[in-house]
Amino acid sequence: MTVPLLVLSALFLSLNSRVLCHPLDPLTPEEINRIKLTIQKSHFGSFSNLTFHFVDLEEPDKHHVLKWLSSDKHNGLFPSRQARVVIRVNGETHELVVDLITGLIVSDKVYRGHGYPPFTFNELLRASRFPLKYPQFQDSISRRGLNLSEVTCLPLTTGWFGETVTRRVIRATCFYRGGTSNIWARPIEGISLLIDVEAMQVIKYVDRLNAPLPKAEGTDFQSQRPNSVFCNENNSKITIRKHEVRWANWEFHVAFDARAGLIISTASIFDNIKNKFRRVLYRGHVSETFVPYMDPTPEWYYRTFMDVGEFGFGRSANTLVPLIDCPGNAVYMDGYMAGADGQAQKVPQAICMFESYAGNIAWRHTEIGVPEKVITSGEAEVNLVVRMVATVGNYDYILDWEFKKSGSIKIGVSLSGVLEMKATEYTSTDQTTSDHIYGTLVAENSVAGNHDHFLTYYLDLDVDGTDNSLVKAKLKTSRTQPTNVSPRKSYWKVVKETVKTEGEARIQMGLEPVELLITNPNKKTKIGNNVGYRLITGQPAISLLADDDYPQMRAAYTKYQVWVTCYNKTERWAGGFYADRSHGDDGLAIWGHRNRAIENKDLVLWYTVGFHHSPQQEDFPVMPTLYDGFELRPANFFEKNPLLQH
Ligand SMILES: *[C@@H]1O[C@H](CO)[C@@H](O)[C@H](O)[C@H]1NC(C)=O
Ligand SMILES: *[C@@H]1O[C@H](CO)[C@@H](O)[C@H](O)[C@H]1NC(C)=O
Ligand SMILES: *[C@@H]1O[C@H](CO)[C@@H](O)[C@H](O)[C@H]1NC(C)=O
Ligand SMILES: *[C@@H]1O[C@H](CO)[C@@H](O)[C@H](O)[C@H]1NC(C)=O
Ligand SMILES: [Cu+2]
Repeated sequence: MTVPLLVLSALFLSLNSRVLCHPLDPLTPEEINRIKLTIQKSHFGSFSNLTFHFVDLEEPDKHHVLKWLSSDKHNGLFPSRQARVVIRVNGETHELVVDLITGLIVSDKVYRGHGYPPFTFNELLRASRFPLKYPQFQDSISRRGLNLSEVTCLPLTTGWFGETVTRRVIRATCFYRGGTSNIWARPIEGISLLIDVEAMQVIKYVDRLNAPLPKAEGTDFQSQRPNSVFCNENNSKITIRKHEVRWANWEFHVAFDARAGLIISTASIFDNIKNKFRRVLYRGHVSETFVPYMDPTPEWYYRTFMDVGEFGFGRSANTLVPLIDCPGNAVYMDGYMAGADGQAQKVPQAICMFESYAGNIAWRHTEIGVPEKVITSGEAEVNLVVRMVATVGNYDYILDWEFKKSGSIKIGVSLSGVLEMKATEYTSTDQTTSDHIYGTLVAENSVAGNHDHFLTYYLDLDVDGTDNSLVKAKLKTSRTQPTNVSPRKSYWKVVKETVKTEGEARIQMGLEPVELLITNPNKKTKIGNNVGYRLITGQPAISLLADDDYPQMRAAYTKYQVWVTCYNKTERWAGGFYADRSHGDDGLAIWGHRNRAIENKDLVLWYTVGFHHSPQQEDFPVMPTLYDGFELRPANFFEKNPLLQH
């Protein structure tokens, strides 16, 4: 398609007055609205079916960002500011780059590959209301003796199973409220509607079976008032300038966008001995999630969600509630994103930051070896937590980045919310086997299905500089020949191997004792150790699906917990950018197979936090939080324990 690319908008002439703090600042609401106007004033504006699916900062080149940050940044404007925009118009997907300084659409490409951009909130809302007006569905409901006004339908993405894809569709699944707010507990089993979200048409309607409706009693979870165990003073020790945060020895940038949600950038830690900030993490965020259910039956097989790419974690972000989501000393940051019409929408209090004192000890020692004295010294651990919460349908993901004065960054995920449940005729486990029900009977007539959660993190580490290496420090048992000076027969030693290529950097944890380090081969401590950061992993969990199963082809990267690839700013979304109905021909598994050299290069570490979730009765009607995470911990980065550097 040839189009006049340059569309000048007079609105941009006033832009010289823009004040920018940091080149990675998220788009402001004013910028989002200007992008909308620019596109509406172009030839795209004549289409009634123009919808905005992705509007985000076009990431500037890293070396420009670093150069600007290291100069006297407060006296200059970053020279470029562009947005990447994906729209649907007239049945096509367009990828645009809008220059925010000149007000021009500088690039317009039609995307013709597999997969579709994320759904807009409007599409999901319309599709979920649509069944209620659909005569066949109305018949199915009245045949079951149910009241249509008590039915809620929810839109689920449908994945890809080898079929030719020509339309953007969702599957509506419906639930009966009838006295409960826990709609997920009362599925109306057997009805499935496949809906074209653009034409708003039912493509396929099936009413296959009629399991009893689980009862409403005992399903509610609305609780007590929040019990405040938190202190209520806010915290003046956190300094926030727009998106730049300073706390203790840390300095970093916090951003919000519709897709990734919370993004941490340019995190550096102050080194008292070197008397300067040293770089640790250039950018980090959740890149994709993969949540496959283990029920192959017709109403359930397609439930293989990739929430970040299909919906967006930022789009699913909640306004955080003080004293439930964040303690009383928290400070908050709002988030902005574009709606389906391109207009800026605000998510108030999308991110919170607070000092956390969990009663832990940062370090301690009692010395009794000094004559006539007992010396005890130590320090309480106080960390800074940056948090957001995404609710994607039934599930709630609590995403934490915890910065420690020791130099560690602990990244955690807590799962909560309501399980996806299936109605069944069974009222007791004695009547069935787990083979039949693909999950656990958690209440009478309710099966909570087995499933996984994989959250893959993008971690562009720049440990004390841009060029880094991946080092495997293997712990190997060594046998000795017992002699008359040592009766020992064995010990372990550390054997370090620098990983040369992307292919060797795909790692399944737990198979052998190994510590993974991202080192800077160009920097050594005074006594000669390579400067580095160590990845301390959580539970080893990789996908157990067959490699040739369709959902696994789309999320092939979940077969390894760790990947390391060369930095390439367009390679950010582990499941591919167009995740809805993707075929697995873009994404981390494809990039990693290029097998580029990764020694002393700008590297990106990808780590997957995985949960195999076989539900238990306590997960009903709402699930107590389940935690896993990982830590990036300095390894010969400092000359000594940085907690003693003051
Ligand atoms: C989009 O809207 C235009 C007019 O605004 C119409 O001509 C066209 O058929 C529509 N395309 C689709 C795929 O609905
Ligand atoms: C259906 O629900 C509505 C609203 O709750 C109520 O007014 C109506 O009486 C119900 N109808 C039946 C048949 O239960
Ligand atoms: C702390 O609280 C005071 C008074 O409520 C408020 O004015 C101030 O902005 C708060 N500080 C931060 C960092 O939120
Ligand atoms: C960067 O990534 C894109 C998308 O995967 C790819 O097309 C391009 O070749 C990559 N560039 C380099 C230098 O590897
Ligand atoms: Cu789960």
